[in-house]
Formats: sequence, C-alpha cells, structure tokens
Amino acid sequence: MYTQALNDKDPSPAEDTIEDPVLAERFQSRIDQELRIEANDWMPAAYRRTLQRQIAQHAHSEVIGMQPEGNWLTRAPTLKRKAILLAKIQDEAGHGLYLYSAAETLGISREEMESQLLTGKARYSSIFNYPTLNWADMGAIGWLVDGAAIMNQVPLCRCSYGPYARAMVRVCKEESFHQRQGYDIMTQMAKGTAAQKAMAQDALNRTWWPSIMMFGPHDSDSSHSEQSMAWKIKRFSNDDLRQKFINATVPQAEYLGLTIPDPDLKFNEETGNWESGPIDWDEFKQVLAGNGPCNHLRLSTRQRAVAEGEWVREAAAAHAAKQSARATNKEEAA
Ligand code: FAQ
Repeated sequence: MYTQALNDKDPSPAEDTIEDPVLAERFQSRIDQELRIEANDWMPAAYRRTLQRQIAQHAHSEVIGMQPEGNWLTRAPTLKRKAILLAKIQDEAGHGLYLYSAAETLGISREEMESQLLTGKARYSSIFNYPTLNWADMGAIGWLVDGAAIMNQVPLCRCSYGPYARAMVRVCKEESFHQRQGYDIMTQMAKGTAAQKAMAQDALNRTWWPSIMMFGPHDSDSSHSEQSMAWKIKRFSNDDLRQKFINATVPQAEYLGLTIPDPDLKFNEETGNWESGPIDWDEFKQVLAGNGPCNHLRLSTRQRAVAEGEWVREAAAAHAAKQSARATNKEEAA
C-alpha cells in the first residue's frame, strides 16, 4: 500500500519540506495511477502549498461571492424569487465552509486563511469585483458565473486531493441548481417586455467578459497550470475550459434572443469552436491588483461583517464553555 509506505517514512506534514526523491517518485506514481492523495499521506511541500492557495482562494470566492447577489435580496421582484435567491446565497456560504474545511486538512487554519483574506493577501475570483446594477444581473450571475464555475469545478471532482475532490461533488450539484435558476430569470426577462429584455441584454453585456476572465490567464501566461496538471489538481487548462464554456453558452444566448457582446465571435467549422475576440487582460490585471470597480467595497464589507460578528462568536464560545463545564460537573457528581 503506497499510503502506508509513504506514511511510515514521513507521517508528519511538517517534515515534508525534506524532498526525498524516492517519496516524490512514489507520490507522482500514485497520482499517475489515479489514486487519491489523502490528508495524512506524504506530499511534496509545493503540492500542499498549491492546494492551500487554490482551495482557500476558492473558499474566499464563495464567501465574497455572496455580496453581489446579497445586494438584491431586499429588492427581489417576488417573494418566490427572494426565497430562491436567499437559498442560493446560503448555498454559497456552505460551499465556503466545506472548502475552508478541506483546506484545513492541509495544515492551514481557518483563522490564518481569514486573516489572509481580510488583509488583502489572498485572492478571490476577479468576477466578484463587479457591481450588480439591475435585477437581471441575478440571472446573468446564475447563468454565466455559476455556469463558468461548474465548467471549472466538475473536473475538480476528480482532483488528486481527496478532501477537495469530495467537497466538490456536492458543490457542483448545488451550482447546477444555481445555473438553472439564473437561466430561468434570464429566460423570463428576455422573453418579457422590451424593457425587461433590455435589462437582460445590459446584464449580459456587463457580465460576459468578466465571466470569460474567471478561467484565469491564457495557458501561455498561467504560472501554475503545468505543474497543477501534472499533479492532476487541474484536469483541463484554463483555455480549454474557457473554450468549453463559450461553446456551451453561445447557443443558450441565441435561444434567449440576446447578443453576446463580442463582435469578433465566430464559429470555426473545422474545430467546431466558437472563437472569441481578444480578451482585455489589462482589465483582468487591474482587478487582480485591487483596482476593480468593487474591490474596496467587497473587502471592507467583509472586514465590517467579521468585526460586527465578533460578539456573536464570543457569545457562542462562552455558551459552549458553559455547557461543557456543566457536563463535566454532572459527570463528577454522578
Ligand atoms: N480571479 O496560474 P494561474 C464561484 C490568479 S467560485 C483572481 O492560471 P491557477 C461560485 C491565480 O490565483 C469561483 N485571480 O492559476 C459562485 C494566480 O495567482 P498567484 C472561484 C485569478 O490557480 C458563483 C495567477 O492568477 N473558483 O464562482 C483568477 O492554476 C456565484 C495565475 O493564474 C475557483 O476558485 C481569477 N479569475 O488557475 C459563488 C475554482 N484566475 O497565486 C458566488 C478553483 C487566475 O500566482 C456566486 N480554482 N488568478 O498570485 C481554480 O480552478 C484555479 O485556481 C483558477 C486559476 C482556474 C481560478
């Protein structure tokens, strides 16, 4: 058993900075055989760091990602839409929690990850630094943002790291519901009055390019892809996933009678791909550098929420301590 053999030699995550070539070879062979790596298995320090970074970034995205939609909760057009949107946002919070838990199995604490987010050290998905200006944005987020997230995350269910892969199974099921609810909003609006259709088109115009950027830089500029693919953390490259997303989405826009805001978009008969026009990577870089339209708002809102929730966490901890002391007293008295 590889797991046992690896663990016998190096049971402690702290020791994995010593890169024993035999262990490294066995580790890669395990991956090549499509065997999962589990929390207690030996792993190269760089594999651990890559996963800590990616899973934490993913968790932060789910948590920060609640804000653009939360903005419309009080203004949902019907009670039914409000209930659906609320459930969706709560799902995103849940995804953040599974993902923080998955990252914790790699030896990083929730507090450390939170501190990295609150101090601006950690990244979260660029898409959440854009504003939500009309109700149709709720449709566009579900359709495009959750749609892009599913395209990226279904392969993560086969990620080589077990706790991440398993967390992704439920996340993907829920994202699938999110995508459908978004497309349902878009359908209603695109097939509604002229004003509603214009709102749907406006939401598509603003959300399209940021959604395309969610997949990350072109493969040629992606610093982590090659290694992450060799480790089977990533199963497809950024560009491959982006292309799959565009191919899936163009017919959906056509069905809605909406126009994708890309004058250069064209179908290549030979490859069967919808080829996009040039992506504005300067905009992407600006957003990653903290200069997107809502970076400051998203971070300050999160910082405020954490500060204002301090008393709740203190009260919960005090209550738990009281319950535990009572249980101990009862045991001693018995
Ligand atoms: N935004 O070498 P690569 C969701 C960074 S969840 C910000 O290609 P990698 C659900 C990257 O970190 C959405 N930063 O990196 C929802 C790296 O920075 P570093 C989140 C980005 O990791 C829906 C640098 O650029 N999903 O939407 C972005 O191999 C609705 C070089 O890039 C995940 O996190 C970006 N878009 O590939 C919630 C999925 N792209 O560390 C609420 C898991 C790249 O060198 C409402 N993550 N960067 O400073 C992944 O699959 C990967 O991490 C990628 C990036 C594909 C995002």
